[in-house]
Amino acid sequence: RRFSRVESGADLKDYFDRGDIASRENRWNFEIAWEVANKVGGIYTVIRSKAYVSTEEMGEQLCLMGPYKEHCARTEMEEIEFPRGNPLLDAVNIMRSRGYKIHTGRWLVDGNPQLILFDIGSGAWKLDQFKSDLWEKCHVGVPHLDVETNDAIILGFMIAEFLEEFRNRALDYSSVHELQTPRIVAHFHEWQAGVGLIALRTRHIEIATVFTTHATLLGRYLCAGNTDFYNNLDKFAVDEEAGKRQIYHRYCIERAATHLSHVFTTVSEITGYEAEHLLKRKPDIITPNGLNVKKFSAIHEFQNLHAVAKEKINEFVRGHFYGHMDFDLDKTLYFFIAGRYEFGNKGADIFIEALARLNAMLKHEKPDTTVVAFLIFPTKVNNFNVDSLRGHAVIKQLRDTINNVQNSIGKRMFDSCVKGHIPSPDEILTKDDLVKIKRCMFAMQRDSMPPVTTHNIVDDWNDPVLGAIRRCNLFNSVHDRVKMVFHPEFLTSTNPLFGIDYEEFVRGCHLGVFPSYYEPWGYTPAECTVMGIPSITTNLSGFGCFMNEHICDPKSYGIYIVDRRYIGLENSVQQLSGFMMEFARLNRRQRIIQRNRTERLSDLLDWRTLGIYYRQARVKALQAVYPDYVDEGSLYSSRSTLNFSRPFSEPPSPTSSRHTTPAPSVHGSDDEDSVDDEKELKELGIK
Ligand code: G6P
Ligand code: 1S3
Repeated sequence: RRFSRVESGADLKDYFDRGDIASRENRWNFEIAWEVANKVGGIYTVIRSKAYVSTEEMGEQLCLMGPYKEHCARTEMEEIEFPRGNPLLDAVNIMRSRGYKIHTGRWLVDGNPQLILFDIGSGAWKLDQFKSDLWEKCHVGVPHLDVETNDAIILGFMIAEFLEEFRNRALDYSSVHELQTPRIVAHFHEWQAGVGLIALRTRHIEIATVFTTHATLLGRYLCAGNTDFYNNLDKFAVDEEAGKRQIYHRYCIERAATHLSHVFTTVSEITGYEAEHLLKRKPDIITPNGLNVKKFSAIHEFQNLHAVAKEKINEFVRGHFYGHMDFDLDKTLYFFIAGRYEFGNKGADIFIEALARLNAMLKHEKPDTTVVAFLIFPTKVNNFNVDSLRGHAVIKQLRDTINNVQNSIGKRMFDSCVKGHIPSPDEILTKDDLVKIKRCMFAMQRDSMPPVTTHNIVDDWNDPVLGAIRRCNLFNSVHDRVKMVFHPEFLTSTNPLFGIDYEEFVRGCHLGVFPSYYEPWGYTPAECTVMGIPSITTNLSGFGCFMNEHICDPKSYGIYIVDRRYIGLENSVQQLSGFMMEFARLNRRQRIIQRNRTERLSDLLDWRTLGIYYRQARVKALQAVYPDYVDEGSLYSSRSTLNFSRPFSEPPSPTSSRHTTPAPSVHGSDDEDSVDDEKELKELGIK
């Protein structure tokens, strides 16, 4: 399967002309998710980053719907009423007249899509009625105390009611204004939004439905429990397993939405395979996740940004490792793992194990290189730890003192030179200055080793990351070549230790390491890729499989794929430590070339390329409900294809510096990539 793409943003915009075709066809698209303007996890990124291409295609015929979560909506949503003479406004007003609170407006993100957010509390009085409806139609009973599912039910029924009203109003409009019959698609994401789909279908409302699952409930639970998941997928007694985990009712909702949808999609082939066994339906279409890729006008801007962001991480490292800065920051590499704190699912277990082996290898083979490994997983904390804060304070004090001394030296030299006298060394750096500097340096002494964590973790003795670090003896001693920093909180620019947000942090690192066991897609390595940062992923993650399918030699593009599928755990750990060591052997020049190659892959992950699968899903659903529907935009999907062959030049060699002249091509043609690399290096001013 190859991916089609539109050549540029302008192209796409001209083609769809912000919803022109959709409005001519009286075609509407509603996208429903718990995470619309409500940041919880990966689905937020999907909906938000896709908003730009979706509005290019659908314009005002698109509406995103979800729960109204004040803390997020207040900063992300501009509240506006729909204009008069619009069926959206009529449907909203009908709902309001029934006592539901509904917020409408626009999401302040690229594309500026229309939003309708439902206040769950305002529908709570009907919960019993909704529940009995669900029971009568589907025999799904939901325990009273499961608040999350109760909320999903309220949202689902409110949305179904709204869509029914909207359809009636849109039908009236079409007969008054002699428009085509309205064709409506409602696209629901994940089980929390699934109740809306179930309600629409069981009430037989003529709306085309798409259901996308981003993970399966059972899959996530089974994997977290140390199960040999992929080898037993066809053997699980699904009802029993769901029952044992007390998620049977949620599982029923997920499965009902899956089967009732006109079109069912998953975010990757591997999750499709999982769904086939656990939800008992094979996806009709795979809808891989993209990103809203923004290209810089200067090709190498992202390289400069790396250097700037890395300097900010250097500053953090100086503070954290104060008194133990016995390593050279110029020969230090920053690796990181980040995500939802699912220790085994996200591969933190094998990462720490592989770091211990990397530590041994570096000591033996490259003792002048240091790797600082950051683990960013939010968990319960009691605030920053004092040692961590102290380190940053003493480093700041040293920097301020040196700045003051530097200023007074400059002033003294200037005054002296004006008088025609060149100052002696003693006059330049006075005893007083030396005392001030020494005092700061003495304050930097510490008896303990630099901490492995930046915060005080609640119940730290049972924390899985800390447990693994203890077991592997990675305590940041002077002899360790791998240093550990566990930051148990997501990064924001207001963070007093780093002072940078997550995006800048990623840019400043050298390698993202995501050796997940359970990862339906995996945005973290995708985000690295579009920023030109190499990453390690696995052949059990949707992203890893996708890259394998579209790139001939992913490693040469900075995408290392660990095998967690066909080999045993020990072998996977060895492969992972081997990849990290291979990366550590690259010199700066090789890293720069590799970053350039990684960044070139971003077109593959752009929604402009991948949005087409969402389109296909919608068209298929429309044709299921309106068999006469002809897709005017079908030409768009057959424009050009995107695939990455192996770079012709030799991949960055682990042991030697690269050739500066084009290496002979294995394909017998000119070594274009190598020439490119040379050109890029020249532009960067690197000889
Ligand atoms: C970018 C910058 C270079 C800098 C390099 C450091 O490419 O443009 O000026 O030397 O990053 O790379 P490194 O892999 O050592 O962080
Ligand atoms: C899920 O979020 P997660 O990190 O719990 O959905 C994401 C968006 O589709 C996906 O990237 C990720 O793999 C899933 O696991």
